[in-house]
Amino acid sequence: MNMPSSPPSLHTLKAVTRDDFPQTFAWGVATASFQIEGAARSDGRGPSIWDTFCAQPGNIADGSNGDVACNHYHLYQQDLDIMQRLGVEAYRFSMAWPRIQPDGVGAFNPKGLDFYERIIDGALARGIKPYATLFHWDLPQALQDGGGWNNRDVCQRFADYAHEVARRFGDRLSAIATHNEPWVMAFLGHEQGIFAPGIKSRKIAVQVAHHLLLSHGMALDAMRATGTRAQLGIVLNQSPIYPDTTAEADIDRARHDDGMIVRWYMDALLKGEYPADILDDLADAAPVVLPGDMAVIARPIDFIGINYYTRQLASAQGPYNPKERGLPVTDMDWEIYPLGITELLLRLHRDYKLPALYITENGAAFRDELVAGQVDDRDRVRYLQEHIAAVQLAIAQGVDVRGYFVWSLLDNFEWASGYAKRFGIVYVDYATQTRHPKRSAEWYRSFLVRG
Ligand code: IFM
Repeated sequence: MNMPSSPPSLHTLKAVTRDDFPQTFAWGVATASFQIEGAARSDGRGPSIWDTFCAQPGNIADGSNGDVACNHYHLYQQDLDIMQRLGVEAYRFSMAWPRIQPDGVGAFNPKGLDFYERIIDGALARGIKPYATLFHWDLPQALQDGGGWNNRDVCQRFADYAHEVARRFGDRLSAIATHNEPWVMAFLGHEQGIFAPGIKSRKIAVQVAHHLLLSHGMALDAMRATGTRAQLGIVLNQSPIYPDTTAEADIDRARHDDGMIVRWYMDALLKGEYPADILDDLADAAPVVLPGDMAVIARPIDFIGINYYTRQLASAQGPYNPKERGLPVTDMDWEIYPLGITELLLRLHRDYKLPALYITENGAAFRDELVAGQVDDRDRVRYLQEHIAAVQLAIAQGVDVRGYFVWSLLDNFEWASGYAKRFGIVYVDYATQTRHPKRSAEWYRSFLVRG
């Protein structure tokens, strides 16, 4: 088994311009349905597990929910206009399954499909390529009532939904990702219980992890059958994970965490197997895998999206707080560690036969304040500059990265943290729903201007 190699030093990072990237490189911004759309009960949308989770007191730090969010469902034209003005060329968004198929099975909702048609056509009309994600965690509640992702039948439901999306939009979408961060869905949602559906069982989480991957493979088959020319792939949260110290126990912890987060997904998707050491670690919690499942999971894939925010240091003592160690952090208390993106990409390039890669999310929450209509988020500008430079460093060493998407276009509903954490390059004044491009948005615009 290969572990990440040791980090290059920081001074290897130099400022870059877009000319340092391939001509065809896709520069974009990303969002997700539940985090921005609002209109939770409009035009036939069914309830999702996140509506249910938000309604349970104590689950969301500020007691908020996705009922209104950024009201993007009604303000999408304005948001697309902002993207166009910034010179963004690609828009990664997700579709809310319960908007398209309210119960996750049976009839599709024409009004839900029409909304995404307006997004896709609106983006294309502005010269922006649409990159869709089918599942960014908002499972129809009706499916959860039948066992959710722990129930293998949901994989077929997902494939049917994927088929409909590809049939309807596959001629116009540049790319379709099946899942966003299946590790988060499986483990924060079903082991730690801090995300919807709020279950706390390692065994269920691992089975869910398997079913999410299986549903990915089944959805690829279903979408390919439509003849779509969209690139098909999946989006994973990935970090380089290092032992905190040279102690044997920390080294073993790093092996395990890397196995659960990086190798579990990459080995399954690209080699058709789960890592043997992790199956051993899981023992009784190992998933039920039926004959043929791994071949479905490992169907040829056009791209893998990487969501990168920080590195992880693994300690047998449990999680550590980077701020307490004096490391630079964002408002999420995540360490700011740009070279982690280079390290991760080089390690994946070394260990796997990769398809095209995209950085499908990268960004930071800071305590932004709106002062006289301006947000001076210099920290975010620096974060983006350094991480983009770190991506370029990997490309220069041979990694095939085709695009970069800032998380996020807008401040939005940051899951269990509610609206207090602001990731946007555009500030959202939730009281008035006005948008204020931050200094980082203007920086991104100037970075993207050609010649
Ligand atoms: O907001 C999330 C997003 O939904 C998935 N990736 C990480 C982001 C920041 O936490």
